[in-house]
Amino acid sequence: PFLASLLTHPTFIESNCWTTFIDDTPSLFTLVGSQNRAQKLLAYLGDLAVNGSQIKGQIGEPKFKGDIIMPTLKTRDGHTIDSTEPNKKGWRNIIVEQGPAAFAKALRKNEGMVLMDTTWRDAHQSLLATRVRTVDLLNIAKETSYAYGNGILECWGGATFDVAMRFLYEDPWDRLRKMRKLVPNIPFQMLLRGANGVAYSSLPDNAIYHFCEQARKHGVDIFRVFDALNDADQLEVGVKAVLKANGVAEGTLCYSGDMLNPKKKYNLEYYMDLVDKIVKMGSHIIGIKDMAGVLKPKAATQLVGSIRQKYPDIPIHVHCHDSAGTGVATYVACAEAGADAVDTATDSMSGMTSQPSVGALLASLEGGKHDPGMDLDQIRAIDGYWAQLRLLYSPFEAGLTGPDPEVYEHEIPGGQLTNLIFQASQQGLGEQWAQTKKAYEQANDLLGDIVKVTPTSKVVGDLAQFMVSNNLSPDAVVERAESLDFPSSVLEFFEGLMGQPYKGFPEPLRTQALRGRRKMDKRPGLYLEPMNLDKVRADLREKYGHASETDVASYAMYPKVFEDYKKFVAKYGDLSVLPTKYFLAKPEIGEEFNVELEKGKVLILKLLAVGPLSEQTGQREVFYEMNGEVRQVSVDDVH
Ligand code: 3PY
Ligand code: ZN
Repeated sequence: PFLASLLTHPTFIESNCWTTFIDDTPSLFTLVGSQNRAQKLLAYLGDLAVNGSQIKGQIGEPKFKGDIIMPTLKTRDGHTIDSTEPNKKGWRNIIVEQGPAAFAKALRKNEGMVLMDTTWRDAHQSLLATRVRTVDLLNIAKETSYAYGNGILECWGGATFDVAMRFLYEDPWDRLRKMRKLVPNIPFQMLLRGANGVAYSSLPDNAIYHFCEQARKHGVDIFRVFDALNDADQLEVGVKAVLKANGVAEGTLCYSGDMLNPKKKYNLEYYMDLVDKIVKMGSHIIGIKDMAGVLKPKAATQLVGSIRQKYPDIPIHVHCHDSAGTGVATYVACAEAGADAVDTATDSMSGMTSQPSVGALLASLEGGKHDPGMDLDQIRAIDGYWAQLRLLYSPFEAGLTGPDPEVYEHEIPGGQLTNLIFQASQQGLGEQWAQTKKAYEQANDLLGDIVKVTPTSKVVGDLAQFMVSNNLSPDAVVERAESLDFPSSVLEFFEGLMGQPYKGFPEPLRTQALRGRRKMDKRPGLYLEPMNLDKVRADLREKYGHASETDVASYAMYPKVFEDYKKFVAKYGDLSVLPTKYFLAKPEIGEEFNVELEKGKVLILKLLAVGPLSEQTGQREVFYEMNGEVRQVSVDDVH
């Protein structure tokens, strides 16, 4: 078909100049490009039909595979909102027109509570193993621009960056750009792990600056910056990089333990000291991150109240998980103590290890001076969409059945709690789960009762699993430290690659475990050589023929994951356009479906048959109808 289009193209017939013809006639290459893409897509669909889904963490098929019913939004006086174009009104206009400082000022001045919806990031990270795909965010984006028009959206960073490439075979930057286009009015917030960027240990400072510059350029407005050990030096790297990129900096303290209990390590004085540093760094907003959901209402009253009193002009933004079921009570306490913004998730993606439910909080604040003034009918209409999506992503559910107030003891962060329950349930839950929780507490004590959130929560989790699988008591770990093969995350933590813990490392455990490996006693960025980004760019260009600045940033953060992602795309193409139900499971024989490869280029597909196994090749032939023509792919049967 390429040759036929070429030879019959009028410009070709009239012209005898190859090069201008090629330059002036991109449609030809689009044709070849999309045929190539179609063939790669068929390779993926064929593989899925023969071998089932290979997506890591997927158990079984979606519970719901019907057509998603889209919501219709109405104004308060009953008029249907035309959402063919996104809403243009929202907080982001202040950031765009007047800058980050003006936004912070307006947020502080705002009468009601501002809600940040986390459905697009933390909620699915905490409930569905971060597996929600770009297409499902984009499909509800314009409607969301209306329903959450006076809110903030958390939609990027944290684990989504890594998981997008590693398990969903998507470019996280592409997601960001596309979301931005469809939601121009709502500030986008991302989660940045301070000097660790969105990775699991520290990067050279210049890579963090480069990353923030790209994130800002492609659509992030507000950066929640935390450090997993509340190490102010590590945190400052992130905050400074955000300020340089002209983003809104939300320097954040991670709340750990129980400051109401005088026996615990982290008390109000500790937190206030950290807040002073966060303010000094130039943060526009003070963030409080309760990653495990252990901030009790009374503690919230004291913490938020003390910050409010000391810093009357700086907005306070609180983030909780609802693991114990106390999230809404905590948020009400925060509102009364002077917080300006809190994080909720759409009802059907809320609760337990996720954020508290938006509907529950709206009901709790209704009619008072902190009422966020959202339109409940619109919020519910959006939730109708997510209720269906939750069932579509059911293969990634961890099987949580209720709140876990034991979180006050084990302090496992929301996302990790889901992961660990999932792993334990694969092994029959019961005894295994009780052991894991206990070992987590013991591992935390061995490491010196550290703040636990990515990446330090992984260190504690890895040590806990190491203890369970090797049947080690805490005493045995201490006694045999010099000969045990500790998990690499534990060694990295001991080296100082995640920063310095409050009150230092546990000794002699650290020295014995490291056995001569390096020890950093200041922030790692002071030891690491700057990353040679010019070389990264040049190498990627040589390898792939092209490398965008965001490719450079992805590679800098996750070199191996990026390269594996590129390999996958070379084989199967960009699958982000494939509807989720056909990404996760094969269609029925004869079921027709559409895939829009790019605007206006729609493939109409139908699975016709899966052939018998060939003894000689170990392959099966899969037959698809594509835009009326029968196409065939040979697939290795891996069973
Ligand atoms: C992350 O770092 O991904 C987190 O969500 C921490 O809470
Ligand atoms: Zn969180």
